[in-house]
Amino acid sequence: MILSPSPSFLHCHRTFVFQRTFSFRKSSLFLCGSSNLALSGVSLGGIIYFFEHSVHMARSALEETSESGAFNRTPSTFRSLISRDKTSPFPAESGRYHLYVSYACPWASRCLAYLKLKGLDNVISYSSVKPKWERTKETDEHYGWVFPASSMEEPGAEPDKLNGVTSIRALYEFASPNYSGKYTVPVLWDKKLKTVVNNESSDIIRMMNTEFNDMAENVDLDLYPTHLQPLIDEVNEWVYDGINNGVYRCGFAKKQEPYDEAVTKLYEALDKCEEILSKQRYICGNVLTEADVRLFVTLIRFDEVYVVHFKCNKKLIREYPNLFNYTKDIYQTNGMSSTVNMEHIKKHYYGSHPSINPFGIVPIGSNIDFSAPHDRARFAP
Ligand SMILES: N[C@@H](CCC(=O)N[C@@H](CS)C(=O)NCC(=O)O)C(=O)O
Repeated sequence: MILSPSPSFLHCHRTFVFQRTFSFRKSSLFLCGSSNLALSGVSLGGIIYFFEHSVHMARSALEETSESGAFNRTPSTFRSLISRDKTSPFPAESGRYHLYVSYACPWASRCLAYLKLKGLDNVISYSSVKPKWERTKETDEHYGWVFPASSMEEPGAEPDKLNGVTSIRALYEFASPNYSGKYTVPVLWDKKLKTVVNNESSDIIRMMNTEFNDMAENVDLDLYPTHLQPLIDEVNEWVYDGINNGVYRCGFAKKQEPYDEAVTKLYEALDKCEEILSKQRYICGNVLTEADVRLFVTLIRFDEVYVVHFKCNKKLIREYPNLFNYTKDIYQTNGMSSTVNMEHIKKHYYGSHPSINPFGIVPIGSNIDFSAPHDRARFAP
């Protein structure tokens, strides 16, 4: 389901409340298991609907595990594009758009990385939510991204000055009252039409790469150059499958087999990266591309979080000489270090997934210094 943004006030609020209550019951069933069905008060039609639509109706990553025990990520729903064409519904304009992120989220961090690399800080405003998921409404049990009440509450996180809402969920509901998917970050928000333009990081980074070039400080930086596009697309595919999404498939697996499958694929992909990076500075050659940004956001979280929290402990990134130095190299690239807030990253993962870490204890390590020297300059540009 792809949603077109529409002003919220045009929709019927009562229909929306009913739908949300209904979908919440379906979500609770999913978490409770079939033995509780009789107690739920949901009709047979509702139960059948629930089983047929359980993945599509997921409202949090914690609900995206199928019957087989494997984690299946739900596709993003808002896919409008900002264009340099001034007549388009979402034209590139300085000051018009806002990027809502969580510093903890690797997908949102891709977008923040682009904002810094392209020099779009003064063109697209941005803010981060609090790292740990909290209850988003008093009337149901959904946990998700929330804004702090003041900028003193959680360093790095800021209250929502644009819409005055308390959660990312409220933004989605404002933009589309019939929305029944996950309330994810990143959210690219249109301040003028007061709606979500796009919530898919892979679209957002492509727009940032080209559509704001009239306003960007680093116009000449092209992270998706035409001659490298087939290679970037190919690398993105196996890196997403094995690594970016692969770590989640390890962590959210609820049975041994899907975990084994995911972890095997993960380390095959990491070994492949190590091999490639022993011969060239970046993953698609000797220039930084989109594929590096997409790979980096997972690598930087790996030893601190995924090794422990998602059971990716066959080998650490710092045990791979090329991958480790490559991670430091990208971290030290213009503006990138400001997109990494390890405190938010650790607080989020260890604190927001009670089914994986019930007591929310944050492990002590590994406190890697990514600003330490690296050896990647040995490759010619
Ligand atoms: N396909 C999306 C994925 C975004 C995503 O899954 N974000 C996570 C945070 S890392 C989220 O907001 N999850 C909220 C939830 O599961 O409730 C993208 O790449 O932009």
